[in-house]
Parts: sequence; structure tokens; C-alpha cells
Amino acid sequence: MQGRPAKTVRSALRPPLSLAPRARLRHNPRAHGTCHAPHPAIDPRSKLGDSHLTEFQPRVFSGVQPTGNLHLGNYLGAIARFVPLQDEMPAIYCVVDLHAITVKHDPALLAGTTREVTAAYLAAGIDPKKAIIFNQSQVREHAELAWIFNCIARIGWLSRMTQFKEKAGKNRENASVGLFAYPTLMAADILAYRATHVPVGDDQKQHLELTRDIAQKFNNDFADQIKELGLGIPNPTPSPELPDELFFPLTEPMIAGPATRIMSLRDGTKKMSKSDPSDLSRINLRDSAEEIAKKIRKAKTDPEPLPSEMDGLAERPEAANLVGIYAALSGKSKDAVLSEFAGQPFSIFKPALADLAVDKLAPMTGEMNRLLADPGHIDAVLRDGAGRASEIAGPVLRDARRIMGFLEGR
Ligand code: AQP
Repeated sequence: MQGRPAKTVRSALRPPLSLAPRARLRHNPRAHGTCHAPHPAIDPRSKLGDSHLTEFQPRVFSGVQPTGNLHLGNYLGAIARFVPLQDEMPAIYCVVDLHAITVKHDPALLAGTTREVTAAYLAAGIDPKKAIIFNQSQVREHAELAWIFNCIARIGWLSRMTQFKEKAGKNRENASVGLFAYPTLMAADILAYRATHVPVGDDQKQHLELTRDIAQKFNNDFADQIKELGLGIPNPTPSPELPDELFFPLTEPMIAGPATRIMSLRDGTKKMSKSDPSDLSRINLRDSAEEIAKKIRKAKTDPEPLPSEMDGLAERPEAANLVGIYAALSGKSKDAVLSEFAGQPFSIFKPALADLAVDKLAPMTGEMNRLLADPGHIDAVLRDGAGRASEIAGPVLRDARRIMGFLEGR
């Protein structure tokens, strides 16, 4: 089947998976037909894969690229949100190093940046005994499933991805094929674990929609094989656009919270990014207190004092961004921040923001630095996580290969 996902009506992709309410997510006795076994993704001793389920198991997957300069946006938009989810459902947090080579990279630095993201996960409070932490390149199933998805996704879908357009820029002819196909690898990252929930920042929304399109097209194109092989899971949200049984879930994006899009400190219309050439544009997670204070002091603003209402921040992107950062770091609403600072100039607000940022980030920076002093420990966490991740992804890929009709020689 060519073109759009079979029988797709895009609005049909929107309703969330009818997953169990939160309380039920913690333990589902029907999982794997066992009554009281811990979930295999949580129980490190388990050897069970999850290729033969009667319903999709709630599972979180997310990742961060080891492209250097981890920043406040990565922390508030993604990593900080990973932490509480590890107590709600099985969680897999990946350092997506295969994605990091879609743009020019330095092989001599990749191991270090991979450890840095891992250290950020651990320092933020992700517990490797609860959640699986690993780097993508150690689990071959990601690349294999990405190839299958390259043959499912349509060039037209990928051509619409704004991140590709932005990153390739004017020199699109010279961009790597990997940068173009980035979203199919991201779909494979998620669906190799049949993950149902993906916490990300706002910039990844379009890629997650594409992941759902790929899952939907796979489920439709191979519906007969999925059924014949007995590998289908009853569709939790029956609809005319989808078969009764699915192999891949329609993953639910989790784009929420006060900081889904932190903007550059130099330009309130551009997102804070690791690859921005100006270091003053972002607060790096390993910046010192002095560097954080300097960057906030130099952050672009306007001459007006802070307003008392949110309406007063319209057309003031830099001011809105700093208020948003203050709100996210303090756990207060933006309205509450404005009522605290209404009428104050930036010469008062900026030092208060700098103090808050240092207060919140310094312990994490210290812990990251402590962890990075022992690379052996970090590598062991990643090795253990890769083994546990393979135990889940291996059986999913084995079944995907059968659905595709590949001859198994062994
Ligand atoms: N500015 C941001 N605000 C909120 N969330 C953000 N994220 C990224 N930037 C912001 C979220 O962080 C997670 C990991 O991002 P990534 O490593 O996959 O790369 P990215 O989205 O392309 O982010 P960067 O920092 O801009 O990296 P480069 O420059 O390498 O491309 C994701 O959940 C993302 O949404």
C-alpha cells in the first residue's frame, strides 16, 4: 500500500490509547498471563520478552541525543519529567547515539557525550534499578527495525518534517540520508519496545505523529500476517481505520508541563538548542554558578518592567521565556511569578532568576561531575541496561521479521 497510512483519517490517530487509569498502570495481573510476577522491564532478573501479550503494556520510552552541551531545555522539557514516570510504569531511557551521527560528529568525543547524558539521567534521579538506561547503539534491534520502517514510511511524510528542514537548512542536497530518515529511527526506538507513552519537548511532536502513522500503516499493511501468526493484540480503540488486532501500539505523546519549549536566551523566537553556536544562548547543565549568572545577566530582554498579567507578555518573547523558566524551576505558575514581580525591572528579576537557577541546578551539576569521574560505573549501567533492553526488543523484532515474511535460517 502506498501513500498515506492505509485508511488513515488523521483525526482517527488522535484519540489516546484507552489504557488503564493510573492506579491500574502500576500492576496489571493479566500481563504475560501471570498473576503476581513483577513486570519484566522493572524486574532485572526477568528473561521474559513481551512478544505474546493480550494487551499493550503501559511502557515509557524516551531519549536524548549525545550531541554535547546538554541544556536547561533538555532538562526541563524531558529529563526532569522522566523521573516521576519511572514510578508509574516500566520506563526505558535511552541515550540515542545513533541519532547523534546524523550530523557531523567527532568520534573521539562521542563516548564522553554519551556518558554525559547518562550522568544527567542518574543525577536527575533516574534509578537504573527501576528504569532501563542504555545507549542505543548497543541494541542492534533499533537499526534493524528502522530499516523496516524506512520501507513503511513514505518520502512525502518525511519531506514534511520541519526539524529536517531546519537542520538541513539551505544545503539540503548535502544533508545525510540519516538526517532525513531520523524520524523512522525514532519510531523504531519507541516501537521496538512497543512503548505506549513518550515524554518529549514540543519540538518532537511532529516526529511522534509520524511514529503513529508508521505503526498504523504497519498494522494495516500486514494485518493478515499479524492475525495468521497469532501475533495481534486487540485494538484498544476499535475504529474503522484500524484492524481489530495490532502489532504496534499507537504511541501516546506526553508533551506537557510548564517547559515544553524553552527558548534561546539570545533570541526568544528560537528554541534553546545544543547546537546553537552561541554558548550564551543556553544554560548548560554543567555550567558553573558564575556562568549561569552571567548568561542570565546577558540574556536579551526589553526595556519594559514585568507586567502583572500574562497578556502583558504577548509580543515579548524574551520576557515570556525568562518568566517561563522561573516558573518551571520554582514549580509556580507563570501567573504567580508575575504577581510576585509585577512592575519590577529586569535588574531585579534577572538576579532572582539567576539565584533560583543556581540553587536548582548546582546539586545536579555536582552530582554529574562526581559520576563522570567514574566512567567505569557509567559504562556498567549502560551495559546492564542494554542487556535488559535487548530482552524486550529481541522478541519484538523476531516477530516483526516473521510478519514481514523473512526466511529464518536459524
Ligand atoms: N528548548 C527545549 N525546550 C524543551 N525541551 C527541549 N528538548 C530539546 N530542546 C528543548 C527536548 O529534549 C529532549 C532531547 O532532545 P534531543 O537530544 O533529542 O535533541 P533536540 O530535540 O534536537 O534538542 P537540541 O537540544 O536542540 O539538540 P540538537 O541541537 O543536537 O538538535 C527531547 O525530548 C526534546 O524535545
